[in-house]
Amino acid sequence: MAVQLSLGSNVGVRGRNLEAALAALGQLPETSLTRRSRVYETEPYGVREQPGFLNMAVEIETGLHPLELLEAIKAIEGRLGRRQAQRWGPREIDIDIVLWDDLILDTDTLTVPHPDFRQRAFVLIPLSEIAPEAVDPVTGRTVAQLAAQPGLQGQVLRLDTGD
Ligand code: A4P
Ligand code: MG
Repeated sequence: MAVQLSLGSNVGVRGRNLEAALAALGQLPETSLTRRSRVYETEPYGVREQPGFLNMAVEIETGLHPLELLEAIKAIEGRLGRRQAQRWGPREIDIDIVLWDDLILDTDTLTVPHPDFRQRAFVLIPLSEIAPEAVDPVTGRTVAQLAAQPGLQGQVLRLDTGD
């Protein structure tokens, strides 16, 4: 299954945190990394008084089930130093499952598609680089269409390299 993920970091050496997360995702069982976007410097969304983020999007192919992937993601976040933190607050690494083919899922621990991704420039702009034709099964709109909406939240700036 092709699954699109959003990665963000705003604590520590942010570019290194993203690379470490990519390496860890690529080593999960039955999983390979198939596409990665460039890295974007983005302004904090939600809690605004916090350091700027680096964000990127990746696509994986995985045989894991959604809740298995979520558990694996939480373990990677923990290994890379993420402590229980404030909602929307600073973090070494945050990995969100954005889209999972045409799956619609709403459980206590996992909601797919990610509930807030349609408004977020820091998710949609990187994602539109690697999966513009992916369809949001809730609205029927493509990632390219969602990314082109006026009024997306948050400024994004493409970086040539991470930091
Ligand atoms: N969860 C439910 N659905 C999902 C999903 N699709 N993917 C649950 C991942 N997790 C999902 O998430 C809390 C719980 O959500 C998880 O335990 C999981 O069971 P979390 O990552 O531990 O907490 P959080 O990230 O603080 O909360 P939340 O609501 O996920 O925040 P967001 O939406 O991830 O926002 N600004 C910029 N510029 N860039 C950013 O990357 N990120 C955030 C965090 C805020 N502002 C940002 C950025
Ligand atoms: Mg999150």
